[in-house]
Amino acid sequence: MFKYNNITIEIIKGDITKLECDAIVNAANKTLLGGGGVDGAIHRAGGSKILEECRKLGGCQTGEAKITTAGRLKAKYVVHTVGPVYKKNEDRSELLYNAYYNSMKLADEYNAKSIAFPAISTGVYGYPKSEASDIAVKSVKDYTKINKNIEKVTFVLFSEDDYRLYCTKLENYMK
Ligand code: AR6
Repeated sequence: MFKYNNITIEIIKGDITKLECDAIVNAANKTLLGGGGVDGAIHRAGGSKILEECRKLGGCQTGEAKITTAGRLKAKYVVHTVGPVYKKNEDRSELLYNAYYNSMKLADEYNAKSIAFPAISTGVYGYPKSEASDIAVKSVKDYTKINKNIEKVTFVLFSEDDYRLYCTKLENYMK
């Protein structure tokens, strides 16, 4: 657990669909109509209500975020964001930064006190994990400057390696 500008930052290893918090973030694609990875897991666990709401949203641009309720999940909301597909010869870090920032902003507007993130873009979209975790932490830290309602941010990592990476990064950042 880390404290930064009154926000608690927590890192856990596990499945984001099981979390009890106000908002969980989905690493979706531009259609918002479902897919594999964490997106597939959220839609499977949350049920068809989420997809029904997603259909009305008209998709989502990379770096932007949209919100639905969370169906059968324990969370209140799912914030659907779209991270960039990694490209070696093109800097897409700002889009990944925006995906985190805009997800925080939208959850905050909905009075969420807690929000949980997966490691956006680091699966199918191929973003290198270390670089992606730096961007994630920077974005969340920057958001704390304008934050109104969020008290806790949880990074949910699916693998032991990812979990360790985030622990190391956060320890270094908070020094
Ligand atoms: N809980 C937490 N993290 C998870 C879970 C889970 N249940 N399942 C996977 N992860 P990815 P992307 C981790 O591929 O790279 C979809 O098809 C996973 O280990 O889900 O942003 C969308 O529709 C990885 O570290 O998302 C898009 O088309 C991280 O979540 C595309 O994939 C992100 O991996 C988005 O790709």
